[in-house]
Amino acid sequence: MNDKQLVAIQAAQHVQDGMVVGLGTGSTANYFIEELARRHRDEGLHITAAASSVASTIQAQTHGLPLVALEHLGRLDLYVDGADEVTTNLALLKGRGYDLVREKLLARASERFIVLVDKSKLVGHLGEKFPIPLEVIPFAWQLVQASLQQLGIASSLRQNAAKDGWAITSHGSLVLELTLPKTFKSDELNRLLNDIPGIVEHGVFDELADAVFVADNGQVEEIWK
Ligand code: ABF
Repeated sequence: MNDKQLVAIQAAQHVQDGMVVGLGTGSTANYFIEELARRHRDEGLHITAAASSVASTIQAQTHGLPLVALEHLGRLDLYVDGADEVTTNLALLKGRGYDLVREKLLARASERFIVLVDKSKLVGHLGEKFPIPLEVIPFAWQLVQASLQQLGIASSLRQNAAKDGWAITSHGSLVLELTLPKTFKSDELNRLLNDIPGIVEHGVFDELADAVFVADNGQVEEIWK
């Protein structure tokens, strides 16, 4: 069993009968969905699940986990997802894939949010290893870029996977990627990005995670807030 699978199986133990559970996106979250589907099938675990992306919808359907659409939910009991970076105060950088809008909605609406990572994702500050992604309304991307520039922050549009055009999210947004000129505290960065009109959502998840499960060579450390 690899580390991603290990941490995902441990998180799935936190799911109880009758819960409303948000399903994350990415290779680690995929193992969580798989394990949840196994418990649903083999143990008769009854849950209501909601997906955070087209990819996690397909993963759940492939493994036979029934889903409800986001618009039918007012709250969730538990949301489990991966992340790209995690700081010591449990701030997250997410969104190297797509659909960070849905991811943030689920994180905010959930009673408890558990994040699954391996040790390589632990950082001193957000933006240390990856650019910060912003989903922007297509007609506003240049205005958003100009607002960022005034703050001394350079940004560029993310390319699509084939590198022959711009990346477009499932909501039809463009993605700007930011390179930070200095180290920002996560709450400062969160506030700054929340204040710029034209940004649909951004990849800074501040004060949202309740726990981070860190896998390291066959061991899992649970860090609870
Ligand atoms: C998504 O998947 C993103 O927000 C995050 O970028 C990524 C983590 O994926 P993985 O577990 O494959 O590293 O949830």
